[in-house]
Amino acid sequence: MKITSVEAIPLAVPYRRPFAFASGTVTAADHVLVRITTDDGLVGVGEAPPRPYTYGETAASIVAVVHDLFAPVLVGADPFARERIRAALGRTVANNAAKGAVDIALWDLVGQACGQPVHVLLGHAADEVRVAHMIGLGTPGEMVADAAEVRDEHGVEAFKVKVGRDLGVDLAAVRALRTELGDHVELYADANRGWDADTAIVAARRLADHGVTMLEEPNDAADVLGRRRIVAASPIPVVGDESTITLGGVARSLLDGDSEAISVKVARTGFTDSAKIVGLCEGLGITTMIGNQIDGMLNSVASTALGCGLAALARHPVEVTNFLLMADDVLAEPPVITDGRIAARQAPGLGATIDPDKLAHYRADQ
Ligand code: MUC
Ligand code: MG
Repeated sequence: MKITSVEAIPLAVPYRRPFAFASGTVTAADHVLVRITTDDGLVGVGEAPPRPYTYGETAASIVAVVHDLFAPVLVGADPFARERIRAALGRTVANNAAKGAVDIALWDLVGQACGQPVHVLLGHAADEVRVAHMIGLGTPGEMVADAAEVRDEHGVEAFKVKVGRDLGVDLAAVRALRTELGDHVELYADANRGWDADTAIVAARRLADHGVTMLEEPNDAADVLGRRRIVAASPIPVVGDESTITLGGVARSLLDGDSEAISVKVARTGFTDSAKIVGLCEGLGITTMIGNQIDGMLNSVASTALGCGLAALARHPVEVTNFLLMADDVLAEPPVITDGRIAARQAPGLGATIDPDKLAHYRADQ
């Protein structure tokens, strides 16, 4: 099997409402659909969400790097040779979401060629996983309403709450969420580097008092000694996300004592490097969990496959609800979350069919 064409199609899908966090706000899904076709007619797909505040990529840069640098490597290659392709793409530094989308599309192709779903190829740890919902910044009332809607409509009982602004406002939101959701609900927090070390240390103690179980990216990890002071003082584990975006970056963060658990995102490390990160962490006794890159439906399907594929990830709720904020998307069948769980698709590959009419409607390049 040989790859015959690689497309990078920019999309523009409206959101029902914006999603805000300490390092940015997303108001529309300007994601890039990567579509790889082979000589036997298979089509694999992956999704690259541009996140300039994390990876420095834009939709235009993702389209350019896929067309100009990755397509010449991919066309003529065998999709099964994912390690060789990984090494060749690795000659271009960074461009994490562009590389992630290509890797997702390659696994989609391999699964289709083998007649097996991706979660089965990865190891088939589970058929379904628990879901976590990420609550964006807002007033305490808005954040409670968001959490209650997802709990009531989808049965979700695990929530990642965005923090990282004025600590009084953040704590008011967390208090309100705990009151509304009850003590049995899992709450963890993500500051997206919004605090300095001293604020983060106070915050970690106060959040722990409200039963918050983990704190993601409390400060900028480039503040090296500040981050280590937080890790030493925090009663809850500090989770690496945007400071741990590559296999080597995860290793360095753990060795330096910057993180005690790792958020794994299929959007930036695909299946191949996500599995390597999970293996590294598993051997070290470090918890990994699936985070959300404010993914659309396609990468939510991919995240579910990853979570159901690997046992270490299947143990923790998977963040897959952000697509609910989008007014629509290009998948023919949206993901379904019921009783707080999401099931892996049973069709070969990702089992994600692109609706041609929706693609024509939402593509931003025609
Ligand atoms: C997260 O966990 O930080 C927000 C920005 C981004 O790149 O990812 C999200 C979610
Ligand atoms: Mg995060």
